[in-house]
Order: sequence, then structure tokens, then C-alpha cells
Amino acid sequence: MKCAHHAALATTVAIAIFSSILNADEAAPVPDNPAATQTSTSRATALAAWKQAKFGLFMHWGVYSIYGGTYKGKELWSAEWIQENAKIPFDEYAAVAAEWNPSKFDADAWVTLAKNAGMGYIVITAKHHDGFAIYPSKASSYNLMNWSKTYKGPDPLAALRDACRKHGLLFGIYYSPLEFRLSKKGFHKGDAELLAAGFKYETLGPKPYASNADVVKMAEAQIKELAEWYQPDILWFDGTWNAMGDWSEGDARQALETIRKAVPNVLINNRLGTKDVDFNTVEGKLPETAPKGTWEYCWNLGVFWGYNPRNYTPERVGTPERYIETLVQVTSMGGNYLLNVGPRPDGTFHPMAIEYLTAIGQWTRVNGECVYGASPAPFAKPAWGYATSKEDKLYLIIKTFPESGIIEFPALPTPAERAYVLSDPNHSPLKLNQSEAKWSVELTTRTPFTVVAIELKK
Ligand code: JFZ
Repeated sequence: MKCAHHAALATTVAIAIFSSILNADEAAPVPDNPAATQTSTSRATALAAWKQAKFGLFMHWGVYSIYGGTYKGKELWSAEWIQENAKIPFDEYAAVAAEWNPSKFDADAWVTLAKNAGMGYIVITAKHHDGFAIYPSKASSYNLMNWSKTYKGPDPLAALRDACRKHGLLFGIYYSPLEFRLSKKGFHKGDAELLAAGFKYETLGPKPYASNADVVKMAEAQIKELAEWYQPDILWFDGTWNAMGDWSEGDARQALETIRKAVPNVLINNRLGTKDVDFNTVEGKLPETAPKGTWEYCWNLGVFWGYNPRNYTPERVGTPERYIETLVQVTSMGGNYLLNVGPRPDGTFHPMAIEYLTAIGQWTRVNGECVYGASPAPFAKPAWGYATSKEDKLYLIIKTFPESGIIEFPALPTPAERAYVLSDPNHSPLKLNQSEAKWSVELTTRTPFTVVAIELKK
């Protein structure tokens, strides 16, 4: 950070304040997503900026990316869980980690890719369940900057943080306190043979920590590092679920206190393991009706979180429209959307990921108005697609066109002034009928995810 010499003199809290002032100055305006800056002076403004940003890029990147779901020639339905799923001995995994050299890592390229897709934030894995951190942690030598025999830097977290500040995106960090090797219900679960042979979780390398208490202590220390050093806008926790038994509510409360002291306005998801967090995580299948509270939906481009080359088949990734639809659907239910892509071990993205993100960006650039800062429409999901709204506008996002080209929707209490297609540069007025309980517009286009803007009387 450029302010390092000042920071040395300051208290933790002062660093937080100083860096947020610095960020305000540095944040470049983002024409297609103007509120996605990290100038948060309160948790409320932080939350508002995150909601405005709406769409983020999630990235699972670690030693598992090297395996790409294949172990000893065997192709597994696996990515970031491969150490656990293939029961890879720790020493062997740690040896692979030592050879990791993401020489093509380019923070600016990653952030630009996200920005060009119309995303206003990123979330990057600092440490996943394999225990390997990608930043120069002082709390554990088992990290990229220390462990790799060849990687020369930069620190990926610092570089991404700086690139986010430069390009006006919010910066988020994913962290999992849980580690396979110390979870008695995790690694080698039920492996009677190993247990009979005297298998002990505590004796497995790499050092320096050797017990469950140690791993919690290390997690507390790493969480402190992540909050203090990187001043993230978002801390995205995972791997604290009780079934694994490694992380107590007390541990979570202590972490929360540390975090709020270091970076008071950071947004925290509900997987830290304590209350007083900022948003709920929704994953898997999208619910039919809006989840309660503030929420973010996360899922993959395709089927895997970490890199697996077998992710990139047309059946698995579908079409770019699938992700545009999810973005619109999530917006129509009042949520945020965190789309995950696993970068390749060398620091590049699979060409198909780039192609899809670019295609999504072509749509958001033209139609983003119906997404950024938009709320659900004041009526239930229409049969032809989705609807969102702003104070004096209604947006109709049409997926399936009726034969007639006439799109019907419930009448609003405020009269409409005009209607036009967002992608029409002239905004030529559409035929708008608002004489009945049902209003309608008539369209000549049949392009899926065409957006009609309806301006209401002010
Ligand atoms: C977790 C991780 O185990 C996984 O590797 C990935 O990082 C993902 C984002 O998070 O997996 C989960 C966690 C919680 C649920 C499902 C998968 N859940 O609550 O349904």
C-alpha cells in the first residue's frame, strides 16, 4: 500500500480511516456501474454500495487448481475438494504446493475481466479447506509467497485489492477456518484402515501447527491479518459449519471483534458462525420466492468452484443467457449475484470463461440500468420473463415472447409517460396501452432478454 510509511505510525483504526480516505481519492468513476466504489464511511453506505454493485466475481484459486480434478490419472468430480476426495497425503499435496508458480497472474487483467462483465466487486479465496494461503501470512508458513520455490510475487491479495481500488470495484476476501487435515469428521472420515494403522490427524504435516486448537488460533491470526492488511470491503466466510466441529461460536465472536476493530465497515456474510453479520449466503438452486433479509446468491459458471478443465463443455456451462437470466432473476427478487469462476493454476482464465464473461458484459453494458440499483417490481413474476423497478421506472425483461409481440403486465398506480427498448439507441417510443387493469407494450423484436424501460410520471 502506498500509505505504508504513514500506517506504521498510526493505530489500526487510524489505518482504516486513512485508507478509506485514500480510496475515495483513488476510486476511478465506473461509467456503467457508478456506485461500485469503496468509499464507505458507515456500514449502511458500504451495504448500499454493495447492493448497487449487484454483480460480483467469485474466484476459487489455490493448490487444488493445479490438480484440476485429476489425481494419478483418475478424473474425479472434484476441484477445490480434491485433497479430501482423493485422500491425497498432505506431504504429497504440500510438495505440489511448493512447485506452484502462477507466473501469469495479472491482477489488473482479472479485475478488468470482472469489470467488463459488468461486475462491481470480486471475492477471492485467501485460504480454502486445504489450508494453503495465497498471501504472505505470518501466522502460517504454508502460503504461496513462502512455500513456493519459484513464485516471485506479487502478493495476489494486495495486487487484487489495488486493482479493485484502481478500477472502482469492491474488494472481497473468502476465508475458511476449517481445514481438512484437522477435521475429525472431514479428512479420511471413516477410513478404518488408516485409523487401525495408527493414523493421527495431529501428526500430519506440513507444520507449524499440529492440533485443532492451533488451527483455530492460526485462523484468528489470519483473519486479523486479512482485515488489517488488506482493508477489504467484504469478508466472505465459509467452512465454519458446526458439523465439522472446529470452529465454535466463541471463536466466531472473537474473530468478529477483531474484524470490526480493524475494518469497521466491512461487510460479512452469515457463514462466520455468529450473528450481527451483513448478508445471507444463498447457494445451489435459486428459490422461487425472495429469501428473507439481505442476501447474495452464489453459484458457478458451470459446475465446479475450483478450476477443472472438464467444466468447460456446452452442457455444463450452458449459454451466456443462463447467467444473464440468473442476474435478472436475482435482481427481481432483491438479491446480489456472485458468479464463481475458478482461474487456472498459471493465473489465466479458461478461454470459455473469458468468452462468457465478455458476452455477459455486452448485455450488461446496454441493459445494466435494469439491474444496478434496481429493486423488485411491485408485482409477481410475469410469465414472459422478469420485472424490476426504480423509483420512477419499471423494467420488463422479456425471455419468452408471445406470438403477438404484446407484453402484458399489471397496471401501476402511477401513470406511465413512455416506453422504449433500452438497447434502442434512439429510445423510440413503443406502443403503450394503459387503459385497463392490465397494461401492455408492443414489440417487434424477438431477442431474448430484451429490456423495456417504462418511465412513470414524476
Ligand atoms: C462451501 C465449500 O466447501 C465449497 O468448496 C465452496 O467454497 C463453496 C462456496 O462453499 O460449500 C458449501 C457450503 C455451504 C453449503 C453448500 C456448499 N450450503 O450451505 O448449502
